[in-house]
Amino acid sequence: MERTLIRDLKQHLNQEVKIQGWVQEFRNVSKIKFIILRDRSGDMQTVAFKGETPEEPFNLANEITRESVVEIIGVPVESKESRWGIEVKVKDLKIISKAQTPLPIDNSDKGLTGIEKRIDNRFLDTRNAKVGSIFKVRSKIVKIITNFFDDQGFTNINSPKMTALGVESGADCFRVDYFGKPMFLAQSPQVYKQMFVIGGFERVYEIGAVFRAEKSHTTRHLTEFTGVDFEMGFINNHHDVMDFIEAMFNDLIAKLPAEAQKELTTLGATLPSMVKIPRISVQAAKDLLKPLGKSYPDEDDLDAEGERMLGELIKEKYNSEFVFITEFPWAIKPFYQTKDEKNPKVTKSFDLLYNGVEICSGSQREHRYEVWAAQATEKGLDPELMKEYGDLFKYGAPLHGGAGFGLDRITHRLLKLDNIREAVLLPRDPERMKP
Ligand code: AMO
Repeated sequence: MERTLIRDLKQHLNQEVKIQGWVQEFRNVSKIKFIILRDRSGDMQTVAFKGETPEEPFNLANEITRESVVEIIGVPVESKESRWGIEVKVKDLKIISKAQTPLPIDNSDKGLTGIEKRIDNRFLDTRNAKVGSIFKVRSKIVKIITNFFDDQGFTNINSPKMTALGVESGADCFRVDYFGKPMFLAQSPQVYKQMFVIGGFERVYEIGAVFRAEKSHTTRHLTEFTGVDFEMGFINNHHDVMDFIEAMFNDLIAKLPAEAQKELTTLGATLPSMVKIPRISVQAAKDLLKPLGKSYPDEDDLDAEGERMLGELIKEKYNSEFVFITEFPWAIKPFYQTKDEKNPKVTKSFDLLYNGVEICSGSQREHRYEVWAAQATEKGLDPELMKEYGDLFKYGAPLHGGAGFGLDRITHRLLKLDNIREAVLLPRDPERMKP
């Protein structure tokens, strides 16, 4: 007999079916036994009656433990008492894999176990409907974004994650011993995405691992995260990149409810409504924050508290949960960004804040070799040591720009989770190396 998924049981009323899954709950009373079974599509009450269910499976039900994998042959029938409106009358029961007791974590909706222990036992944790829903939503976010890139003429690339170049200022690299030679874990695909715009694809994107050797202990930093990086050629300036991001987010928010309706309901998540994302310069943002007692030197970035306060101000002023902050000081941005010709103290750059947390940053890139080399030198880098990068600009490079998102941060913010670790199956931070 073929396996029937729990969500399809209503189509098989009064017919014998085979269902398989994990035991979510069970109740053994002397004459009646209830097992709530869960598979990837949902959960369902099954019931065995003394005298009606054959003796062997009826007695076997006494041996069941929570989270065991079992197979049930039974008949779905209508039931007023069941919260599903139906229940499955058990005819036969097989224990495929018996779970040991006690379970190392509480994965019921009571949520009695803290996040660290849950991550230690993530494979049990993700069986909880709420936890599982986070990752199903995340998976749909990837699907929608991927389709959007594809529709807009982007080519998906996979760039090396072991590299000899680290170009992101302010983010340290992990060293790898590569047969006795030093290499780094990629701190972004920056060079490679530019390489293949210039390599003729014009538009590329990559969704992949990014590594940062930052000893940050916050609810939004990890040492390994999933970057959604893209790069586009033949732009006029960084505003074209922001226009693209705005369209991409509108598309995501429009399509996600239909793609993940059940999961969003399980999580009680409400998505933002969004049309136009306001754009304000860092200087203007600092001016807005000043009356609130936050002041910054000209060449400083906003701190986390300033970003949060700005998020609230923007919501009040523009009724938007998103804001682009633009024109960052050259002093705090990577050397590869294009300086503003009118004010070379700032670059053609932006960050996207979502409810007061940075989820994306991007810019126009310097595509003129001499200017690129001069900017590297100005930042104390030796262009000769980055020959593979510099060569890109010697043989025909269009004006180009792009941005990088943290997929974990998008999920974290969109679902309003307490901690970025809730949005990552197996997070890595300065303390966590397992599982
Ligand atoms: P940046 O360093 O700002 O830019 O990173 C881009 C985005 O990645 C996410 N992010 C992180 N997420 C979790 N943990 C971290 N430690 C972490 N660090 C960054 C954030 C951030 O906005 N090459 C540029 C992008 C570009 O210009 O195209 C870059 O890497 O969401």
